[in-house]
Amino acid sequence: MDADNSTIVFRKDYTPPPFWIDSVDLEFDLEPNATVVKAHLRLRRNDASTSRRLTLDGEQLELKSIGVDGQALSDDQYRIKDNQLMIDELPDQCTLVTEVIIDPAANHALSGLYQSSGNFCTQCEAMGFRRITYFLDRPDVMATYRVTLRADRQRYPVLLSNGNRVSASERGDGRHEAVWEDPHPKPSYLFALVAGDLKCKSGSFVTSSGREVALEIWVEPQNIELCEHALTSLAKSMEWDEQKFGLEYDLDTYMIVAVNDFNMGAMENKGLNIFNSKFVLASPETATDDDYERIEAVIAHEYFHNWTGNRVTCRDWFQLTLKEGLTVFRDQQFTADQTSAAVKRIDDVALLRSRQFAEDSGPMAHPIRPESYVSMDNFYTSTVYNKGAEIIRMYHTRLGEAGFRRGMDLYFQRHDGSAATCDDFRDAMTDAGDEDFGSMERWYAQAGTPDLFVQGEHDPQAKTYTLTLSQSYPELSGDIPGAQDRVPVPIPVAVGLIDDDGKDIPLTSPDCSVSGLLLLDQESQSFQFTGVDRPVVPSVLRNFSAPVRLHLQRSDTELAFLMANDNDHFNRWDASQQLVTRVALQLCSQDPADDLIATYVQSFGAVLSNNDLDDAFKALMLTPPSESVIGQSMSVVDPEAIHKALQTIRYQAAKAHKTELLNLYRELSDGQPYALSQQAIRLRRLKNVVLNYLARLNHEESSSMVVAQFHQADNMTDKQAALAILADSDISEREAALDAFHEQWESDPLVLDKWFTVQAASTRNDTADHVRALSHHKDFSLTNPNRVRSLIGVFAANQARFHQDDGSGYRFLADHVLKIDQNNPQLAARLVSAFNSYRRFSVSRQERVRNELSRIAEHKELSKDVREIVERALKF
Ligand code: B3K
Ligand code: ZN
Repeated sequence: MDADNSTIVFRKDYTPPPFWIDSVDLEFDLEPNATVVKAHLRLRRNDASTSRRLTLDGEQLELKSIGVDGQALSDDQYRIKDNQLMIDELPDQCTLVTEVIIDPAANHALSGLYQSSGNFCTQCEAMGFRRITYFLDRPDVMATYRVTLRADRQRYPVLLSNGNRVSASERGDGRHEAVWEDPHPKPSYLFALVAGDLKCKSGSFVTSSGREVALEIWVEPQNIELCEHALTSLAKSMEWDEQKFGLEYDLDTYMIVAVNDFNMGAMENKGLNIFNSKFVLASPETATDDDYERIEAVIAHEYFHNWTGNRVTCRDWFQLTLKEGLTVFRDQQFTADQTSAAVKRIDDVALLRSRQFAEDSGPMAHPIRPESYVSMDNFYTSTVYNKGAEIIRMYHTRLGEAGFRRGMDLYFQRHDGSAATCDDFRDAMTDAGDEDFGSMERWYAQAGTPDLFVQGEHDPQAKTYTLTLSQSYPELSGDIPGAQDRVPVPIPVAVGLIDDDGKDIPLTSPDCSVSGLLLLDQESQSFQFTGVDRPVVPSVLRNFSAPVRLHLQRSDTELAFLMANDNDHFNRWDASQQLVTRVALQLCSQDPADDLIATYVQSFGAVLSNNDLDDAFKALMLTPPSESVIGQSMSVVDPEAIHKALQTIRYQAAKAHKTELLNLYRELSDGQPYALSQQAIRLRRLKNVVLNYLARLNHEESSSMVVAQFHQADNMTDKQAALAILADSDISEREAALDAFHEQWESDPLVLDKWFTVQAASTRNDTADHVRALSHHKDFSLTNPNRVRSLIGVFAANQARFHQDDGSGYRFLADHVLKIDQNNPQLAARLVSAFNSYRRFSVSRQERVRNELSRIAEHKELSKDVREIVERALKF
């Protein structure tokens, strides 16, 4: 247990460090159980007024020696307490040398230096570097690094670190050595090393100024054939950043290493990204289209960090969204350019609504720039990342492409090579153009999702149409920082007015500077459009122009009209989601829903037969929101009722359009050879949605189509889609298919994760029992985060089955949280967060969750990561 188990760190307490560290020289003698790390830190006092006392961070380090400027320190010249090393008096400039021993093989937290599949690797963000050596482990301390790695040549033939390799030599005793230098000053969280038996897939990229960069993807030897897509994605990302933002890569080599045991997706260490192998390895047989898209997006994201994160980093961890929100926005734009902007936007908003909106109304609600934390790792959240990206998008929406680019250019001009704040970013956006973004500060400071209320009124005589907009925040219970005294935020609201023919009428309004873009920055404002000579239906918050909940009274017919006609793809899709949610809620309330179902089923049919829609968009239009998103619209979530309602809706839609669905499925599966083109991907997306509907019919014909697709698929997209349907069904071939899949992919961990996932996501009544049995399966492991997330994480997100009445799902999760926390607090904290929505369920369910939360909280050896989440949940 950490000594500082409940220390709260506050944003308001930021002070600059008393010393800077200009350069770091690190020597590693790598051994699994006893790695020796010798660090030479070149220190410089910050300014004459600051203290001469230096306090360095260090965790789980065994100090062997310490000296300043060649003189060993005596025991009374330094102290070690509570994960800190203190030296009272230091000269203005000096070199501090420490030697520590660490135990990478025993490091199951996967933070600091650890082993994965026998290879050494590191993860230092946010605070892993202090588990490697004593240091000022904070992002505003930026140093150049020289790193010497020594290890057994046979077991660890490849030795990598940040920057450029400047020498390599034999040591004679079976060991070898490599020296790396990174010329770019960087914070410690971007440090990385890798040592192991790896093979390299290499390529190259010539930058716009003509420099050749070597691209290297390092993987375990058996995976060398699976790197093509990663390599192509990297080159695409480099080209895109040059074209879109004029940003070039700045070292001669860019390395990506894939490791199997990793707490999150990937890490942007300077010149040496370390990735969860899930976001590198792909072949059509093993990876789905979604996997391919995610790999490209994560590679892009980490690459984009080279400028937004690495060259300009964060002054302190409260500024995390400065790099994460901005980089997510950049990767979203990149993916939109590679795929379809409309579909990408819908995918992103669906994710925001399901994760971030839920977070923003629960115990972990926090502003995108949090005010305090106990464990910083708990704040790598959907709020910081996805809502953060929405805030950046609002600058982009208001400034336009060119204006946003001017702001970015100014931001880099001012802050390149330094550690900046969110205020710096906002100032650059203001100073580069003529919009004042001062009030955007509120988006950084306030927690919760604003409600946006809209009313429209047409005056046929005056030919005006008036939109009245108002905003407020929903109350948040508990003592949530950033949720008190909230004031109106600036909300850009993109609108259109659609006439009876489904056409947008031209907009004339003295109230908006950009046509169709209103800015609501007070509690309530009215905007008038002139020359509106016919009845119109308003389309509001187009392309989801702000991260708010829109409230606008609509009739069922109006929703059906928008679903068929809105020229804004996002709103067209959103109308379909609203309509189907309305049906589901009606079914849940047990009021007669026949008319409403009929309206939906008819609109569904119109989408199905519309040949002007692209296949991927059509697939989205036909897919209802997830059960948990529907739950967000209920005052008390009823998991079983929601599940049944969605089943009814799907069944009714499938029954009514059986022939069209069958024809469409046949047409879409008509013998085209597998291709990874956008067109083929869109087709598969639609085909598998259609198959899913057909399976609802429970006919022999449709069941055998699912089974046939499972057996005949030549790619994982179609195979996994069929397997997921089977796993969720009573089709008699279910078991055999699951067994066959297991047998075929037993030795491929990433594919085997899918086998666990489809079973944990099944909504069958016996899922909880299956999941429990799977947790004892020989292939299940508590130490591999991907495997844990595939089974336990997916089950905890399965609303219908996790919230089973008897509370057994809750007990199962709590038991695993406690077990996992002993090794990997970050992973345990992620899992326990599944309880965060508990206040939205029935009183009896709340009671059961509270019991489990209390049981966890009483545990003596609890990590600060889990404790922070659990205590906030209990207080909420
Ligand atoms: N910056 C890392 C996340 C680190 C998480 C530390 N708990 C990956 C990313 O956002 O690109
Ligand atoms: Zn990131």
